[in-house]
Amino acid sequence: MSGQKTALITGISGQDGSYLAELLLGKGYEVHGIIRRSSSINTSRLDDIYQDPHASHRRLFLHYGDTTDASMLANIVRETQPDEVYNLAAQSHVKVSFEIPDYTGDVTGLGTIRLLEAIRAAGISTRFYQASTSELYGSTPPPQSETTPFHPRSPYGVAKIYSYWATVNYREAYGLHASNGILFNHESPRRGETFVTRKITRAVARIVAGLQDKLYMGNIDAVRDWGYAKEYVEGMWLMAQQDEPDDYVLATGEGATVRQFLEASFSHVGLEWEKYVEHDSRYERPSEVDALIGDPAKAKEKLGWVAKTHWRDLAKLMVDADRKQLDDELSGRHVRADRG
Ligand code: NAP
Ligand code: F7E
Repeated sequence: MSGQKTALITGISGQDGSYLAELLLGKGYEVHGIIRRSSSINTSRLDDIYQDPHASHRRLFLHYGDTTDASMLANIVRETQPDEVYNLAAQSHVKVSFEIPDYTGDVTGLGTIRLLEAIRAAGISTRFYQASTSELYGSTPPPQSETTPFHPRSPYGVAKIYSYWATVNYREAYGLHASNGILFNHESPRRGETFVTRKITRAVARIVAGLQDKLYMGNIDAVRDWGYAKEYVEGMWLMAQQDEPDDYVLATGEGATVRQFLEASFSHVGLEWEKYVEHDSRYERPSEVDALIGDPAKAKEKLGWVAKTHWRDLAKLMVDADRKQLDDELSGRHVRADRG
């Protein structure tokens, strides 16, 4: 029998899923990922690791599915018998969750129970990672650690708290090796374009190129602890390698306002952000999370994990990547979306 491990990733086409798939393939895993059927291509973040279905010795396998489809989840877990399951699928946009709360609860909350039940039904011994979030803390002031009380402030946060406790419950009730990664905001050139960092860095690139002259923003006083997604997926993997399952905060430990991120991004290309940014209340939330700054001490001590890239360097690397992507597009060179 080979020592090769098998992993199943829900949400493999997302920012984190694509980085995690790359990491696991690099470690020699066979990787199975669940993707949604879409009328347009939704696997662009996987272009660099895509393997032709006809190729021999293939190690990346994509399966159609949805976290709302329990029978599909049961079938895929039974068929792939994964050593590790990473549950990253979610309707992950906080503002959008106020507009589609029922759907968000179904996908982001109940989807986790469906997957946990699929694991139980398959009768396999697997390790389970749940993509929990700093949004659980909501209005509880920073610094936030594993022992800080939760007070979510959105349908997204409420759905994620269900998944957090489902993960703890299956650990306690069934002895499942199930861990929560309570991840603070993490970004990259692959970040979805409507999250605040990418919205800013993409706008900077377009303003420099003369394609845009205004950027409309919501609450720029909000404080976030932004790290680099590529580093955070390593932390996910480390949690699954521990002898005992547990819950861990991953964060940089440094906070900044959206205003500061604007300043860092625009000044990187020699522009003053105040000349381009205007307020638009449509980007505000019915209830805001004012400040999230994580305390990653436990992850450092137990996992040996530390965030290397903090928000200023992140802003620069994302602006550079967006400028390069736009240059390539404008010069007609073939690029996939969200390279980086
Ligand atoms: P993302 O880019 O929005 O990716 C979400 C993934 O979930 C995508 O692959 C998406 O597929 C998939 N998905 C959405 N609805 C689904 C459904 N009904 N069935 C199956 N798959 C579905 O999110 P991310 O930034 O990579 O985050 C990964 C996970 O960590 C999410 O659970 C998120 O809530 C959580 N999280 C993120 C952060 C952060 O700062 N990035 C922090 C803490 C926790 P499509 O590509 O087809 O849309
Ligand atoms: O907003 C403010 C906004 O949408 C950050 C998700 O990955 O991280 C993410 O959730 C802040 C908020 O991320 C705009 O009000 C101002 O205070 O980039 P965001 P988020 O809501 O923190 C957590 C950890 C997750 O788990 C989520 O899945 O920026 N803000 N103006 C704006 N935000 C957006 N999107 N657009 C604006 O125009």
